[in-house]
Amino acid sequence: MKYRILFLLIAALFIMSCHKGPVLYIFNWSDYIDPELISEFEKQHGCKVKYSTYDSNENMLTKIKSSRQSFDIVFPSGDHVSILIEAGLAEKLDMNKLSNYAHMDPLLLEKARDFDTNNAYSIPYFWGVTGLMYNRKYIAPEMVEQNSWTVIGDKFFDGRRKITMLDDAREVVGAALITAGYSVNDTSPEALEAAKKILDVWDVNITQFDSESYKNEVADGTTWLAQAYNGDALQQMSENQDLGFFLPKEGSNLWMDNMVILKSSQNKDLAYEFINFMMKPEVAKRNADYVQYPTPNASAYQQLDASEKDNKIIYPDEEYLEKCHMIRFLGNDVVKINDLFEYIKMN
Ligand code: N2P
Repeated sequence: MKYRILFLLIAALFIMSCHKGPVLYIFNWSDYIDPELISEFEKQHGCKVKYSTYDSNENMLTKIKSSRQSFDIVFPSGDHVSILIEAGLAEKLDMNKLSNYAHMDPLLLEKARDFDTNNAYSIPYFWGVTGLMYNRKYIAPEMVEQNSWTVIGDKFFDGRRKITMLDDAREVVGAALITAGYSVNDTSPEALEAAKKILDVWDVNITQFDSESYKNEVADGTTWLAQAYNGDALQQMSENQDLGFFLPKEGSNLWMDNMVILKSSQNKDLAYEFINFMMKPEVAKRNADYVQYPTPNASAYQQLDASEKDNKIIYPDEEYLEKCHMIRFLGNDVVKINDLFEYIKMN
């Protein structure tokens, strides 16, 4: 037995010492990349990608600030790109190293200037909207037909505790602000008071705030209705006919997630290679096919099947997008939204 353990130990050390290539540390949202693309990149560059995931911007930020391991690339949403820039954590990009940048959609780059003034620190990865995913086995069609965020507070759910919302202050408070007729970026006392009233009603029916396990729990019936990112919902729906998703008529939160190289990155050249690889039209297209989020890569978009381009859950029409609000960087005012979210979570 002793010899067996010794043998295994020596074999493990041998395998570890054989791998001398560079290592790229990537920290991304979960279920947000085609894993085959990672293997292809590793082969092409003779490197190893150490890929870890997170389920919220806040967790990503806490981890990169506290972890001894420095990550090379992270994928913050727009408001968190600004936070990383302000905190001096983001590397200013050398666009000469990103030959595929020309494939990015100029209109979306313009929108990205809202959080990264000169598009100097971040490259859009995917964008999306948030809505409600449900399981037909448990929810009557009339509930879905309301097509409204207010279904979260419906009496039907009384005492059933079958609803989850995302563990994301901006998303949860944002949905309530929109329902009350305000922008998701409004932190005025009236707007927050109105959002609080709505959240107090919803909270009675909410079992947990979660951005990860809800994906399987709506499928297995633990949860009947969940606030969900559009692509995550579509990934689940493609495996289960009982699942559906709608974008509430009041409008929704709109976000863009982005690739950012951290200043502390130990392998910036490889990080540039990875970002440039992800911007290649055929790679960005395959990635979009896999994750089912809307791509900000114009050349990749052109290559998509009509069924994807016409899918209103992936690419909502202009009329709907006009009712959506990009989650913006609010500086210190975000504390007011975070406090309201904490209050609801504690209740
Ligand atoms: C991917 C989550 C999308 C991130 N699983 C929402 N900003």
